[in-house]
Amino acid sequence: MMHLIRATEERIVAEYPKQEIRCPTHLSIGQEAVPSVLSLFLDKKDLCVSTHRAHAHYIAKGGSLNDFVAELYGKSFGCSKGKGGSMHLIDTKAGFMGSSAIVGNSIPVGLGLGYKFKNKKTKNISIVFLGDGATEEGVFYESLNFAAVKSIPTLFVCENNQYSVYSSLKVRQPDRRKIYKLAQSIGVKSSYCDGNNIDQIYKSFDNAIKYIKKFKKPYFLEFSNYRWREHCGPNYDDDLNYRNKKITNTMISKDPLIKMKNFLSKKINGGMLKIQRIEKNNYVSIDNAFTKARRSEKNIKSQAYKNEYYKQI
Ligand SMILES: Cc1ncc(C[n+]2csc(CCOP(=O)(O)OP(=O)(O)O)c2C)c(N)n1
Ligand SMILES: [Mg+2]
Repeated sequence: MMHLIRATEERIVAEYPKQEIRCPTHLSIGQEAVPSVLSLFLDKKDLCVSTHRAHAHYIAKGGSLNDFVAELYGKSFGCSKGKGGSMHLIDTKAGFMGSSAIVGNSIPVGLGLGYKFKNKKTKNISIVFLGDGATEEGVFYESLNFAAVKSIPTLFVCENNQYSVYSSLKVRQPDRRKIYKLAQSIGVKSSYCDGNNIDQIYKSFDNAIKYIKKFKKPYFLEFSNYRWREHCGPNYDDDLNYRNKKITNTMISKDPLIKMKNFLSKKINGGMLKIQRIEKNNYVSIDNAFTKARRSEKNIKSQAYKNEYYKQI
């Protein structure tokens, strides 16, 4: 899963300069581990919402790769009919209920989905992906409070990459504040985890999801991670000096995807061959998705105002 996400986004990086993809894209390269591990715990009926940086979440939840890539190209068979672009992904069949460009505004939507599970007494959970920047929006506090008071089976997955565009946490929040402790002080059980450590990520999700299912209460998980590339777009932007290039290089050198590959190739008999087979299959799927999307007809103007709102959930 980590490789599928990485390779898909690297293909976006390669295609973007051709200017056929015209929507802004926020890449998750370097942040694949958390959603990939989470995918091991979810089934289709668990419902997920996400943010402007949604590619990894959508793919990990099982969203259609073909429909995603077509969406990037603004084609009518894209998952949002080619009108939403990279930040507005949806695949209800896979339980990926939407992502949004407005920071923080998918949080209460994900909570509502969890509220439905509570009222219908089903075992499923909802998952809300959010960035560190979203914890600075009012709706974050309202939602956590509501989740705590109403005991809603929602898993909040906060990916703390330390930045909101070019602003580091240091200039946005008080020194030494721990976001996960903030959630705890509102009444939502929480914990923190290194978002590049696969074993720890696995244990954290295992623990949090067991808690949600056993006690029918929300859980907040904060993961540290790091986006390797610019906030929005395919390039690197450390030349802008808003963050330390050395830290970026250190984070890249700790790539969990490479670590996992090395680990598995030693641990499993014929490991390297199996990994190569998986990677080859991924490349074939990605190639098919891009070829199909690029070849398909362009969206037509007369359809521009059709299906503007989704009526059915
Ligand atoms: C309500 C709102 N305010 C500001 C923006 C502009 N904006 C887009 S992405 C972003 C950064 C959000 O940071 P974070 O939640 O940490 O996510 P990351 O980009 O780091 O994944 C901002 C401020 C927006 N889209 N919506
Ligand atoms: Mg951030």
